[in-house]
Amino acid sequence: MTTTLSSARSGAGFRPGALRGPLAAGAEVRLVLPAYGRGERPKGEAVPALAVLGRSNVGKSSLLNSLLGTKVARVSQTPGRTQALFWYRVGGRFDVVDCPGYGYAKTAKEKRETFSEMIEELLTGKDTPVGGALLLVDGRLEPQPSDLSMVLFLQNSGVPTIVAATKWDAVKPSERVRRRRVLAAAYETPDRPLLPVSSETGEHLPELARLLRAALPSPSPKE
Ligand SMILES: Nc1nc2c(ncn2[C@@H]2O[C@H](COP(=O)(O)OP(=O)(O)OP(=O)(O)O)[C@@H](O)[C@H]2O)c(=O)[nH]1
Ligand SMILES: [Mg+2]
Repeated sequence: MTTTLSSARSGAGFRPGALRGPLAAGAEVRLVLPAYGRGERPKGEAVPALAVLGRSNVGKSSLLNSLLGTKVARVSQTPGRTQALFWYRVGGRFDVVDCPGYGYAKTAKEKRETFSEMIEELLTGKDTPVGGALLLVDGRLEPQPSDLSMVLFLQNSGVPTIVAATKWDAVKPSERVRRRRVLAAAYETPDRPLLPVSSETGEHLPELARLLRAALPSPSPKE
C-alpha cells in the first residue's frame, strides 16, 4: 500500500518551508510501508531512517503529523493506536518510522513482543541500521522507568538520540522550570539534547526539526 500525500500538501494555506511541517519543509511525504513483521523494509535503495519511539499515547503520531505538516499518522485518545512500524519517506531523502508505543498492557503479549523485537531490529539490525532516534517522553510526568530503560538501551546500542518532552502546552508555566530541570537530569547529556515540545501549539518544533535534520547523514554526492 502506498499513499501519496502530495494532495494534502497542496491544500489552501500550505506554504513550503513555513512553520507548518518544519521537518518536511515542503517536500512530498509518502507512506512507503506499514511493517507488520520482522525484517520488513521499504523496497529499493535504502535512505537514512529516523525512528520515533516512546510510550503508548505519549504523542508520537501527533508530533509526526505536526513535524511533517500532514495528517499522515493516525492519532487517538486510546493508547495502542499505532499497530505497525509506519515508514514515511520525506522528499525521497530520508525515512521517518512511526513505531508502536511501548508500555501498554492491554496490547496482547504476543503482539507486544513482536513490536519490541521489530523495534530492536530497526535500531540495531545490520541491514538499514537506523540513523537516529527521536525518543518522546511525556513532559507532564516524572521520568518513567520504561523511558529510562529505553534511553539506556539506545545509549548502549550507540544510536544517536534526541529526546522531546511532549504535551508541553499542558505543563503550567509556573511548573516549567522545575519540570524541565527534572527531565534534563534524567535524559539530557552533551550528546543527547532534550527539547520540550507541543504538537498543539508548535512550540519548539522548528528547533526540533533542525536537530533532526542535522542528525541525518548528509546526502551522497550523486544526490
Ligand atoms: N495537550 C496535548 N495533547 C497531545 C499532544 N500531542 C498529542 N496529544 C494527545 O495525546 C493523545 C495520544 O496521541 P498520539 O499521537 O496518538 O500518541 P501515540 O504516541 O502515537 O500513541 P500510540 O500510537 O498509541 O503509541 C491524543 O489524544 C492526542 O490528541 C500535545 O502536544 N498536547
Ligand atoms: Mg501512534
